[in-house]
Amino acid sequence: MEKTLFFIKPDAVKRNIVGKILKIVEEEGFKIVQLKMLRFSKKTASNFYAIHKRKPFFDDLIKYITSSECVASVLGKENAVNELRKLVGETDPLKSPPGTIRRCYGTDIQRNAVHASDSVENAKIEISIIFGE
Ligand code: 3AN
Repeated sequence: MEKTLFFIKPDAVKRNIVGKILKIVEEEGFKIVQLKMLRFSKKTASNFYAIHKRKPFFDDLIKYITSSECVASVLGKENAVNELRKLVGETDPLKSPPGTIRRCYGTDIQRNAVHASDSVENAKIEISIIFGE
C-alpha cells in the first residue's frame, strides 16, 4: 500500500474542521496509518519547505505554518500520492475543482487548509521529517 503525508494546516484546525476533513479522506478510502497534532518549529518548517527557500512567500509561509497547531497524518491507499492530490485540488482554492478539499475549505493561496505530498519520493522525505522514520 502506497503512503503519503497529509496535514491539516493552522487555518483549518482553528476553524474546527479537523473531523470533517479526516472524514472525507476516510470516506475516499484512505487508511489513517499514523496521526498526530503538532506545532511546527521554525527549523522543521524551514526543512519541510526547503524547496521554497528563495520564493517571495517563504517567510510568510514559515510564519503561518508555525503560528499554531497542525494535524499531521500518514495516509495509505493504492496510488495514494496521486489520489490524494486529486482530492485536495490546486494550491489556490479558487482554482481548485468543485468538491476538492481546498475548494470547499481553503481560504486563499496561503491558507489553503491542507498539505499533500506531491510525489512518492517527497512523501518518504516528508513522512520522515514529521514522523521520524
Ligand atoms: P502545494 O501545497 O499545492 O503542493 P506548493 O508546494 O507550491 O503547493 O506550496 C507550498 C505552500 O506554500 C502552499 N500550500 C501555500 O501555503 C504556500 N504558497 C504556495 N504558493 C504561494 C503563493 N504564490 N503565495 C503565497 N503562498 C503560497
